[in-house]
Amino acid sequence: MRKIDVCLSPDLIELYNLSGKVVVVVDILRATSCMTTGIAHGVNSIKPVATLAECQELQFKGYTAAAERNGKKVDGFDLGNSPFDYMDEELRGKDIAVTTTNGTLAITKSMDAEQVIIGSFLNFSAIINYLKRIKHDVVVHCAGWKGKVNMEDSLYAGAVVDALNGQMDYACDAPKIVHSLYLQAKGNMLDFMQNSSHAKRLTKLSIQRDFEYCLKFDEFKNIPVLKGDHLMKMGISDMLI
Ligand code: 3SL
Repeated sequence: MRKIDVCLSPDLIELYNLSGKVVVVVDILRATSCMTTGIAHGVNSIKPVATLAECQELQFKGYTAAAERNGKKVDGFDLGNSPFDYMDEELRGKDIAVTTTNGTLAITKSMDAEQVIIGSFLNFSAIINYLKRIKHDVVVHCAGWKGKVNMEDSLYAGAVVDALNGQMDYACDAPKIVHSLYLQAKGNMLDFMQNSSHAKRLTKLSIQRDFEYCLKFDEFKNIPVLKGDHLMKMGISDMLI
């Protein structure tokens, strides 16, 4: 039987062998929710980079550049990290370079995988349907917050484990832990999330509408997939089926 594993923080990813595996990177609040939204709204590609300097360099080369640190847009960049920024019609067909505190770091640290895909609640069923069809082992890589574990990404990982229950063996205890957490939270996800440290951080920044948006299920059917070092909309030829 195939295996599913969960990495709760990018600081732990070195402990995982990603070779031959499909990695689902998740940063519910808000990086991977932004990426899913942007690609669904016609952005051509998104290049995740770890540092502000790399992102600025790409801005000089003609990319639209998005940068966030500590929840705030960084001065001098075109976009911040709100999913609503990524709905702008003007971005259709554009190439975006993006750096965020945790999400883009998790992506850049997943590059050894057979395939890296971008998960969020917004494309939850699309991700699950894809994972059910492929033959590969799966790792859900949670972006967390500055190396620490967070609630929203762990709950997402638990929801994925739950949806694939019975079809995959657990590679270690992490999938069991997030599954139990998810089963506990299932009936009142909003309360669980609202009490999370990052939700509180975002509330202080008055971005409650981003929070509510990122918790919506199945708004989109697309899956952003890493092709080389750019995220693009997954096409049939990208599917490992
Ligand atoms: O850390 C990240 O990647 C961001 O998603 C954090 S924030 O939601 O923009 O604060």
